[in-house]
Amino acid sequence: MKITALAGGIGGSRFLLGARAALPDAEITVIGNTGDDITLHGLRICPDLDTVMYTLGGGISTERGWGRHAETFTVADELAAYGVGPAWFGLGDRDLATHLVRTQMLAAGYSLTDVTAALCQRWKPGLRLLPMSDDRVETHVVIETDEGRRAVHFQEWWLRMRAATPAREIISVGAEKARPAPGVLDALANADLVLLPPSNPVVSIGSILAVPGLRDALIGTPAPVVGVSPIISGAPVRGMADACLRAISVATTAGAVGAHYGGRGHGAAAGGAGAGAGAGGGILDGWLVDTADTGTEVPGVTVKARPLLMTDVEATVEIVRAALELAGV
Ligand code: FO1
Repeated sequence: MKITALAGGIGGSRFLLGARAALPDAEITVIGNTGDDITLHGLRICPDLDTVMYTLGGGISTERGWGRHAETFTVADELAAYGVGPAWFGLGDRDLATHLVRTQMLAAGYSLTDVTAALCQRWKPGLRLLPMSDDRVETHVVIETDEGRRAVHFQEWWLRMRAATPAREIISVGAEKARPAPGVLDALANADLVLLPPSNPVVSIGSILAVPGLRDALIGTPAPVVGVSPIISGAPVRGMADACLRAISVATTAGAVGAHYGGRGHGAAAGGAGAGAGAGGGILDGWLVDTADTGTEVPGVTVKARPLLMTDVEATVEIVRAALELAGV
């Protein structure tokens, strides 16, 4: 079975651990968000790609959910001693090696796809990890300040401001010129199942959908498309997705996020045989919500309620199985 999943960072990675465990023989392709990417100290950093790679490769810091296991921050401390920031982005010593290799390969002319494949040769995540695009797309956030409106990089808004300053607008800078990375459209067109893990619907899933061609590829795939709500009882399970949803005037509820993704209009999720592809204009056939949100309805989407907390891999395996059942595969 060929499964394609769109994924951001921590929530997406946890979900993928369950998908890989539930379907050890499946060919899983992950289309990873690169909108969080940032250049610091001359190094290109890809937080969501690295989080998927480290989590599935066994190198992740499980207490942080990002960065490396058994990490030290000696270089970061030395940079701080020189008064060189930003202090709000924790750069670990082991993690730095990943950024050095990536930056060196990009400078040598390799694409982000090639770099990601090379880094995954070490980590062996047990799935294919593709960047959404090899072109630079960065999420920036427009905020109001005393001096008027200005844009800050998503990471500064997320980490230094803790998303506490309201986002007037969230922009995928460069998206309009970006092309899907090699293999991305094919992975959506030829999947047996497309999954939307409980990643941030705006800055992770939304950023991926901002790449021209990707939304249409989801609308048009013959595979069933099933998503998992990242919102339970009106709150994000982790992170600050509510601050992102407010920026696009979407309520922080499982139903509102499901409606935001929209139904493909195939009605029953089973098979989603591409009949009237795009009839609903949205991208979902099925939507899993937590039992706390039982009764949620989304036009044109088959909604199913079941416990959604990914407390451990076994719990996540059950969620993946429920998604398979909802998809009718
Ligand atoms: N998240 C934090 O909360 N604090 C950090 O200092 C931090 C550093 C960091 C470094 C490398 C990396 O790959 C991820 C890092 N993250 C950090 C997570 C990152 O900001 C988020 O994973 C996403 O970009 C938002 O989902």
